[in-house]
Amino acid sequence: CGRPSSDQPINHNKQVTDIFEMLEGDYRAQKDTWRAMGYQKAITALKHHHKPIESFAEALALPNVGERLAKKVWEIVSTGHLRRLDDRDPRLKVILEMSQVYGVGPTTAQKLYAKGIHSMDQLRAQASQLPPIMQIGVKHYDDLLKKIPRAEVTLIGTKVYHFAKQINSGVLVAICGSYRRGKDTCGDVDILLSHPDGRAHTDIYNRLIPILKRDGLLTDHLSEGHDGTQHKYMGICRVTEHDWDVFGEMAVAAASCAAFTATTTSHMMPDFSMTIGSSQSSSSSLPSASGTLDSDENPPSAAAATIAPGLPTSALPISSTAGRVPDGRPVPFTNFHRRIDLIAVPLKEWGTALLYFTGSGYFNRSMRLLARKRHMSLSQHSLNVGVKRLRAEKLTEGEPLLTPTEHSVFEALGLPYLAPHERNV
Ligand code: DCP
Ligand code: MG
Ligand code: MN
Repeated sequence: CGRPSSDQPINHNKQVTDIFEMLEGDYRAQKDTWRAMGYQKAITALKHHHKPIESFAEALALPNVGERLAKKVWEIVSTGHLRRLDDRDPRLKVILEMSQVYGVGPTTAQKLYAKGIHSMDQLRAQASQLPPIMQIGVKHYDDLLKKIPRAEVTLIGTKVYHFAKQINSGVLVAICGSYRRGKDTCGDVDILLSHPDGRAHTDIYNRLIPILKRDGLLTDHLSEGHDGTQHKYMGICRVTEHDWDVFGEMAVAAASCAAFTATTTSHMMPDFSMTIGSSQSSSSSLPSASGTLDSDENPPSAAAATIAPGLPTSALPISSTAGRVPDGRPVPFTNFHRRIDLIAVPLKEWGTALLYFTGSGYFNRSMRLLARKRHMSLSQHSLNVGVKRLRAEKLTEGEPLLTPTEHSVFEALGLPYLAPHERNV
């Protein structure tokens, strides 16, 4: 219907719609248009529902979902699968399995099946003929389906921070996404980078990626690109047992002071004096990004580096033992491959970028719609005022407001501030 894709609702029932899309495609292939249409309408209703389905009654109350389909919805929600796919129709089970590969959607999975790939083993065997991103998806299929424990996200963030501050000690690093919203496990690692001078973030980004590749933290490259002034890297990363030894304690310290969550407690520019690790001497035993330290321009100073602009006084529901097992040691070593997104932004975009990258996606959409009602326009780059629209189409871009913090964005929109853990809608 011509709406911009950024306004597509977030699908809270993907587990169900993935399976339903499979069935819809299957009925279409069998020329059973009537049944296919039934599924298509139910999929639309499920995708537009504002939250995950939590009961049979809730499924039944959806438009175009009758008792028969509501039963299937509830079976998937409550058991995690549909027996019909598991037992009676191995073909659909395989297509569903293949559609869970990173880079492969339901449509591609159907096509692969039609081309004669009838099992995950066959897909693995033919991986070399797939596009590069799907090859990576196949290679790390099992790992990428696993959720990431919070402590491991902290460890990865700590490592990124460690190398970034060797490039320039003034760097700002914040772990965003579901981590910042306080979740115990995350789908991926989302890291925002910036620099107080408003420019050096580009330099950090350009130098950081090769350093992280050389270190071995980044194992596979998915994509890299610009969005105006923002630079985004998407890839796969993995920590080693050695990383737990070297950075584990540092990560525990970071998690327990909630610094990574970049919580600002005032309307002022954040306090940049927060440091991680107790002293400089402890960092001498840490690996160095060989030859990349600008010791002249950026003398290493305990006070200069900051893990994130924020104060550790947050009301976030992060326990002081986050990152530890009950006896106080860092959590046990795991080294699965994980999805990682790194975004580097100029400081003037920090407030809106932090807000965007923290999400949730549904929360972001509500904020953008609210901005629109106020004749403003909110993006990861800025909050603009004086935007003129003709229906959905923007006639003028308006003027960006100065929004150095998330607080300032909420204030400009006339909203009470919501802490990250209150944005889990
Ligand atoms: N985002 C968005 N719209 C999108 C994709 C992302 O607004 N289409 C924003 C909101 C997300 C944030 O970026 O919270 C990070 O994206 P992720 O896909 O990593 O989502 P989360 O971190 O929220 O969840 P997960 O634990 O699954 O990674
Ligand atoms: Mg994420
Ligand atoms: Mn992400």
